[in-house]
Amino acid sequence: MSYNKTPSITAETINQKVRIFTYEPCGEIVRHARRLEKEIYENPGSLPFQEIIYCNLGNPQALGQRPINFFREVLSLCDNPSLIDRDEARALFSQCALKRARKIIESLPGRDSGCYTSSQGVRSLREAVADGIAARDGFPSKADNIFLTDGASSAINMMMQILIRSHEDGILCPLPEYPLYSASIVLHGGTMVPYNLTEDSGWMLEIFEVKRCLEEARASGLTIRAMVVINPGNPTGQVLSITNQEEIVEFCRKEGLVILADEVYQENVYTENKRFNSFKKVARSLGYDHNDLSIVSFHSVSMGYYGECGRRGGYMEICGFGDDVIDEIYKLASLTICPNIAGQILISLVMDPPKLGDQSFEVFTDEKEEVYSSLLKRAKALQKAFSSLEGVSCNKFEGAMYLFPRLRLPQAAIKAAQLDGVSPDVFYAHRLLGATGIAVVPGSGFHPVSGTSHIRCTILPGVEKVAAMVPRLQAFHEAFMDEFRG
Ligand code: DCS
Repeated sequence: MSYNKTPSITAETINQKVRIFTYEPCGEIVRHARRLEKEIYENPGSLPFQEIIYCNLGNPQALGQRPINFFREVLSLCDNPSLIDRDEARALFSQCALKRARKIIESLPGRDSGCYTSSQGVRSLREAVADGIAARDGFPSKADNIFLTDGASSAINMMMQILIRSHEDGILCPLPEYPLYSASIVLHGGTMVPYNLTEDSGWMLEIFEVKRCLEEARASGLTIRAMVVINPGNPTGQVLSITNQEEIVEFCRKEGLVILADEVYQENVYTENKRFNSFKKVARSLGYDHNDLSIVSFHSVSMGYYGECGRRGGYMEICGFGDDVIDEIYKLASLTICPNIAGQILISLVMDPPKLGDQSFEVFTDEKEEVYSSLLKRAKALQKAFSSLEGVSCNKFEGAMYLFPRLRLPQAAIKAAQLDGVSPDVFYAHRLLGATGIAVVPGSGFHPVSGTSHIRCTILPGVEKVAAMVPRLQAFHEAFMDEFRG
């Protein structure tokens, strides 16, 4: 008897949708960085730098940001409930953390943080999230409409799974985009319908451009289900004006599109003259309720002043869907049984932090302010550094956690990139990494208008790291330009 020994599973025979998408923030640049890290470990002193500075991800704590004490106090008490009633606990933990942890533990099944919970998330934690949303927006929010999730990523994937029926279903997405969107749309078998943000006007979202894309897509036979808006923007860092948001709300209402509002950077707004407004608040302020418009808002514990990205916490608030749809979303969520508990607890704390009058309030506020003022300092230093480079212009930084400078490279550099079989931004980013140890994401990973080159660099490295990065960046760029000036 003979049988075929060649493995039947190869990269050619797996689901080809997995092979099509790219996710550059964790892509080739990271593989390159890991190779260099190994080299530093095996042959110390062989490279002109001693460490890699990972500016490819918005990963605050990996780059030195300290977690907020109150959040960690509550988490540790929830994981060790027997500590709560011990005498030492009163010396080690704040009264509010003890009180909050006690309340949370009471609401957990079996009063333990190691249990499965409701697939939608623990009810009392969802109530805390809903109350936080209501306090933020000035409009009611219901725990029944909240799903707690393992970060915003899993919520976004879930909504794509719900909305996309076939490749004839299109989802409007901004370009440049956060590449989870194109990846998720491909994986779920839909069609991404891109609309361009306008770089020259500070990455504004122009509604006539969205309309043009919608009409073109409809004319080609697609059914457009939803419009993704990322506000504040990643990688583009802009904060939408309220008038712009009103236009988007009117547009989506008229066209019958769900707004998929990616609001994960809602607590990362740095400009004096703009503030974050949720799409739900804008819609309700215009007088539209759940019968007029469907909105799904995504939020996360990964960003803001908390930066607890490894905890994988988040929520989505679903407005304007019938109970029958909510039931199906619940069923989908139940396939992973439940979101992780630390993430559930954290998102409840993010939406219901210590208040004025609470014992922890002052320390909490100081910690939060320290993160913001330091972030702003680092953003300004990096923005100034990028802007000072020949042929580089840096976007105005209003929100989120990244700079997205545009590169205008010499023809000879573009040719050299071509010879290497890569785009100019990829060529530049790998050269930068090889010379300085600074890992940034080539802008093409976010699919900007073709023919333009950018890099995305997070503002998160600590103050001293930024101070060390700036001269290295400048020296590298000068040498690069000299080499290719011709
Ligand atoms: N939406 C946007 C716009 C994001 O930037 C991210 C993460 C997510 C959703 C998903 O976040 P969580 O799943 O952690 O909640 N952005 C990554 C990035 O671009 N760099 O680092 C994180």
